[in-house]
Amino acid sequence: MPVTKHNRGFTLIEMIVGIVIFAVVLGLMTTLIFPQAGRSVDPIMQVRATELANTFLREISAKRFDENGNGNIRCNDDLNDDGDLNSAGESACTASGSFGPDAGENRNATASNYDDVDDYHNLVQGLGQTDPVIRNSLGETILIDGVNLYSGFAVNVTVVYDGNMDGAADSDQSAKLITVTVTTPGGQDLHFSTYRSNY
Ligand SMILES: [Ca+2]
Ligand SMILES: [Ca+2]
Ligand SMILES: [Ca+2]
Ligand SMILES: [Ca+2]
Repeated sequence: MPVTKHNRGFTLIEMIVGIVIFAVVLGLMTTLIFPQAGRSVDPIMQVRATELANTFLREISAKRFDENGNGNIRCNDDLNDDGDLNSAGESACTASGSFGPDAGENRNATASNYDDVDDYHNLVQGLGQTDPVIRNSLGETILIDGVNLYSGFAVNVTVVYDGNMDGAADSDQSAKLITVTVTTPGGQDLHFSTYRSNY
């Protein structure tokens, strides 16, 4: 068969040019498009992290300010104005070094008996933690259709006194700063905070 313009195949030069163009296109995709595909997952994870953090912040904010005191009498209230907290009904607020669950309290029991906001201090759950699943307020894994909804996430709660509400811990016991940090499956830490005043 005579070699014509239609059946002669590629010349070496054409093949090399083709390979070079392919390499350039692949390089462009690697640097411009593939990273975008990875980043496009981030907003979804950020929305889910926000939902998860809100769930915790709502649960914690609903608790009373402190273990001491009760619904009618606040801790640190000097009821008879005698300069101390030793009279009937008076109590000091929990020292910051004693934040965390009080005696006999457990959030992962079927009926959590956490009853004040600082009980949640140092609550850590999820991927890579001693408690590897994130639990709802009943101590149950959060499941949707049998699937662990927050698989791959982690939650870390801290509570500090921050009476002047400037975001930094201080010794003014009139407010507690609650911070929920959610780590996404991609390793991104997102911080969510709220205040609970002594009322
Ligand atoms: Ca007093
Ligand atoms: Ca408590
Ligand atoms: Ca407590
Ligand atoms: Ca402060």
